[in-house]
Amino acid sequence: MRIDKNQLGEANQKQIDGHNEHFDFLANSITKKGKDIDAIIKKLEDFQIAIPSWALGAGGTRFGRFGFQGEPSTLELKIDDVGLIHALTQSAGAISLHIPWDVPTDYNAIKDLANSHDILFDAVNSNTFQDQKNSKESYKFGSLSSTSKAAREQAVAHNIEVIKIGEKLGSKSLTVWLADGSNFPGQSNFQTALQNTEDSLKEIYKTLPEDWKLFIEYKPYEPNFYSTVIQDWGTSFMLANACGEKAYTLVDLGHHLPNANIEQIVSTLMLKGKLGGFHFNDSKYGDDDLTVGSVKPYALFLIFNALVYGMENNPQNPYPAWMIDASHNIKDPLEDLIQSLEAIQEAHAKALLVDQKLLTEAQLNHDVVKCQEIIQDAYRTDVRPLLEKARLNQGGALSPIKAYRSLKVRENLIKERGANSVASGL
Ligand code: RM4
Ligand code: MN
Ligand code: MN
Repeated sequence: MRIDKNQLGEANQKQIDGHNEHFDFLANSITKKGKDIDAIIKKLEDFQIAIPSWALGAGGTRFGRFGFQGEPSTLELKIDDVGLIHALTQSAGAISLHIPWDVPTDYNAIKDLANSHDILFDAVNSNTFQDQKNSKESYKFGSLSSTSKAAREQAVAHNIEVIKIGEKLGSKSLTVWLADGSNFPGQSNFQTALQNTEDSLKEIYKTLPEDWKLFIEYKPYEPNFYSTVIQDWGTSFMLANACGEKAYTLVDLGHHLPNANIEQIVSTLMLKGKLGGFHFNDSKYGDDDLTVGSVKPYALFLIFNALVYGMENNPQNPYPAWMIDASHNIKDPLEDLIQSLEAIQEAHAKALLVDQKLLTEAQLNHDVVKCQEIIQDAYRTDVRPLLEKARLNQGGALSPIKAYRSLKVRENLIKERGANSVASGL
């Protein structure tokens, strides 16, 4: 199924009066505050978020998986799904592949297909957290950090292979997330594990093409529950520095211990020019991979406030790669992703409304109350008409979820693919 702009035009027409009314009211009040409304909308239009190839089917937990009908069973169908989301939201213009879950067979055909949906290939992700069929060495006791030289070499070779696959697709970055760690005190030597990881990453880094970046993701626990080799941003930052200027830290919102100040982490990394990539999701307890903005929307806004500040004030930091890293156990994955995209753009738009000049003044005057007023004035603004306008300008849907339902997208996918098709990957 494909959605064409005429279909959306009809659905939009029914809602246009309500939109215009809300937009005019908001635009007027924002303009009065001295903000450039067109510049804000342009920033929203330009903000594109990659969809991971492993999030288009039902995710499941270690206790079970409740499949979703009409799941995309091939890479081609996954790209079609991202195409549907992008047509509706105009903010999902990229896909991020996990290898070997999604290895293309015909590269030209895959590139043409993505191109026809206006979709780019974002970071490629390596996988050394599972043993692959027929692989010689096991990662049960680690991959890049393993005490076994053969296992380390196999893991390094896999990452180099992933870079080669990414090159054929036009990707420009490799994301490494390591499950390596230990389950019990005394099981592993922390120093050896870290040193091995650094050496392995340097081997991979050596083969990185000139215009590529290496993203090093961190996570405090899970699947190992006593220690993780790259447990926090500091460890990732240190490893990125050890590798070189093309290596960066990747922040995944779910990869922090409770109450971590993620906006401060983001600020530190951007000041040092080392925030390379960003994975969005939401959580209540751990790496829950829930819909972005569903649990802690204010925290997301504060993080965006730091990101927007960094994008405006830190030329030393490259433009970060944005991706949703969520898992969908009980919602339609496509609807869930649409909700995440909306929440991301909402937090982004609110952060763009923060009056940075006034805030700096209030900070310098130690006017703590005013600082909070400025931040919360932006947060309390209902910015949804701005998001609608950005989508409308690009030919998307005024209300993506409503359009998804009225066009009966899932029903059509089930008809085309059958009720039992299962997505490959996690
Ligand atoms: C990890 C991590 C990675 C993702 C895998 C599937 O927890 O977030 O980014 O590649 O899950
Ligand atoms: Mn992640
Ligand atoms: Mn994760």
